[in-house]
Amino acid sequence: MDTRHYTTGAHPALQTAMPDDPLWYMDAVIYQVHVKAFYDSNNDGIGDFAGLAQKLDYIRDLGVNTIWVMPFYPSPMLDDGYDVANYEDVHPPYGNRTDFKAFVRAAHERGLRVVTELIVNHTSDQHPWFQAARRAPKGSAKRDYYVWSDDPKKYAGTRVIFTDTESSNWAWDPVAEQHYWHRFFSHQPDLNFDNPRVLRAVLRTMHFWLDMGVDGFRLDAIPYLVEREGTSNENNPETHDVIKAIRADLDKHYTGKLLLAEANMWPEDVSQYFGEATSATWHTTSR
Ligand SMILES: [Ca+2]
Ligand SMILES: [Ca+2]
Repeated sequence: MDTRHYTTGAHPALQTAMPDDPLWYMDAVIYQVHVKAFYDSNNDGIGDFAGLAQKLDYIRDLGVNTIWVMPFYPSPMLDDGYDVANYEDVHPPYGNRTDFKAFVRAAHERGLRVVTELIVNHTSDQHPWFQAARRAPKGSAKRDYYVWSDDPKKYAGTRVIFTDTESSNWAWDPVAEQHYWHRFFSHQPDLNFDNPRVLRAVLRTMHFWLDMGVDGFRLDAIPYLVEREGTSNENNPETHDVIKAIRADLDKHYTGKLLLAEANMWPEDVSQYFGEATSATWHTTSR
């Protein structure tokens, strides 16, 4: 197929601002993109934001109006980028923040909205917060960015999700001399939402990307935020409280932005994520 016309600039008729519709997500047609696998602009074998920006006419011509970009943050890539080592930058092989901004601008010029990932249940163990936490004094606010225990039998009622690679939700850290909690891989320590600094840091990151023009977020692994003894540590009421705080902050500072939950749960549990009319949390959910 001759695709030359796809690589030219935006059609003049489409160089208009996006429709000012705060409910745009109700009938959005979302196209999921992994930057590394989409289009490589400099022929180094890895897709990048400059390449993705070049192909926006093609994406628009598919009939979609929203692009969901999978994780593109600096990462050791042990979990395909879901192991984030820096929440506010771009994985260097994909480009830099200037490239990302240019991509968002070019998408908006074509009437395409951009949804990115907010991965806040856990970070990479290479994240500076974890490296600081394991060296900080036990019980300090810095240590408590993550979930620690002297006793690896704590939260015994919690299933191990990745049973093919993990035998426990706890891993021993020889620097901290404590066990840290991880619902997924042992290289992905869980953040501690009982520490109010963690939620504040998450909200700062959310603002960082929204202020760069992002139209919303898919929030990864959202049922697992808060741990409580005697529970399955899934869909805990305290987790819903954190989600409501995120949504309230979004509504206070922005309009027309989307929160999409990865709530891979039974339907009766998923329904809670939509909240009630007076305490809305999610706009929609994905599995
Ligand atoms: Ca490249
Ligand atoms: Ca958690």
